[in-house]
Amino acid sequence: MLTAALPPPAAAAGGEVEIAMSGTPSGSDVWFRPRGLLIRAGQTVRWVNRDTGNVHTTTAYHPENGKPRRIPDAASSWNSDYIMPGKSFAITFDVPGVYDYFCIPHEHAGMVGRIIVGTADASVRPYAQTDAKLPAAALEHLPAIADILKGTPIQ
Ligand SMILES: [Cu+2]
Repeated sequence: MLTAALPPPAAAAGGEVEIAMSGTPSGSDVWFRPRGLLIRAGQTVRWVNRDTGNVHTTTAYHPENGKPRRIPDAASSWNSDYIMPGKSFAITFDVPGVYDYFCIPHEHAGMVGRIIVGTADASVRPYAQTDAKLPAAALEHLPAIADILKGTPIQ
């Protein structure tokens, strides 16, 4: 498949935004790019495995996935299961709020991401009461609300 340069997410008005799943060839470092993203309600996010040798998942922090809930109350949980290289998984976000998610095999390596739909209260650290249940590397890689709200995707 041709991998043409994608428009910056902000330019994809009402459209789909890509989050790449990738890492170093050895798998010693893995990531979602961007790991911090601001979208509008009704926008679709597509996670694409851009890695050539590693599988990844996009999985909501939610009791259905064996984790504390770190997505809005009214939002549905998701779990892509393993996404093979070159494959993707998409969700349309309708409920405003803060969404934290992770990659099942790489959560402990800090492969996590945060999406804000609409807006959020920058003075609050969302879901702080569940912080202690996350691996340190995961917590460390969740961008601050205020930084995401600036609008530039956080790599
Ligand atoms: Cu992964």
